[in-house]
Amino acid sequence: MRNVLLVTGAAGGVGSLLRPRLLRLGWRLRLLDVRPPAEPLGAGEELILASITDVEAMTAACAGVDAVLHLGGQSVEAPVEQVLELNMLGTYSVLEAARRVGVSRVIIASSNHAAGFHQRGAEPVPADAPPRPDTLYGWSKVAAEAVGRLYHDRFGMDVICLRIGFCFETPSTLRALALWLSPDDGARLVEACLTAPSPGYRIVWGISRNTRRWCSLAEGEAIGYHPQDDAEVYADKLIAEHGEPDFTHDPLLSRIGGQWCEIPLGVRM
Ligand code: 15L
Repeated sequence: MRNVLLVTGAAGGVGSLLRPRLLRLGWRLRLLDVRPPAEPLGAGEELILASITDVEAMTAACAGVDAVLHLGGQSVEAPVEQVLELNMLGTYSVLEAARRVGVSRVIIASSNHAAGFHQRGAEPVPADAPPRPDTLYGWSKVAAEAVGRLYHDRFGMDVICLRIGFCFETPSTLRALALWLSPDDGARLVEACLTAPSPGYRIVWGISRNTRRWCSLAEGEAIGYHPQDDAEVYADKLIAEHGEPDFTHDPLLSRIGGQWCEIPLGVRM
């Protein structure tokens, strides 16, 4: 039996996709969310109902775990107060709770929207490309990466931030042909983050080995993440529905954040 992993936001989309896969890899899961997950708990899972913004509750939840996978918070654009509370205060609270009880490894779900205004160029965009948030949500993910850096520099914690592309069962848009993270690769990525020896502070793209990708896999490979899936197997169907994508000239496809670069700020999606 492997060690215990605390998963925040366990009832959300990515949490639900990763749970069975992490269980199969042998992790015991302490699930945390403000609501129970739709899927019943399996063997090796326990549930804590709490908010990530409650640092005392988070400290209790972190006691006895080996690492934290922080998926919780606001997952799309929303009013600024909500983004500040759930993502900025929430990520601080998770890191502070982990530090208090000596949990030395935290994996943070950042997002492609922390770097959404980067444009496709000749070279793949590195995982630690400077922040260029496309929304208030993206800004909160930049802040999450920064507070992760703070906890690494101050306390020596291993903190890995995942700039996740599009993590759903299948890619459903042309943009996702470049940015899809298959659920199986998502689990491979988390496994690599959990088992890499002394990773320190890292930022890694959370994408699959997509033929049309233009974000770098090198940083992930450096910690042992070797994705196996490719959104290309869905390309014919998506192109038949939406037409041939132009990742070089189409303004909605040539920036990482896609249409998120143009949506109104602070408006719930
Ligand atoms: C994200 O960061 C969101 O959490 C997710 O819901 C997707 O919409 C994804 O980005 C995206 O870029 O499409």
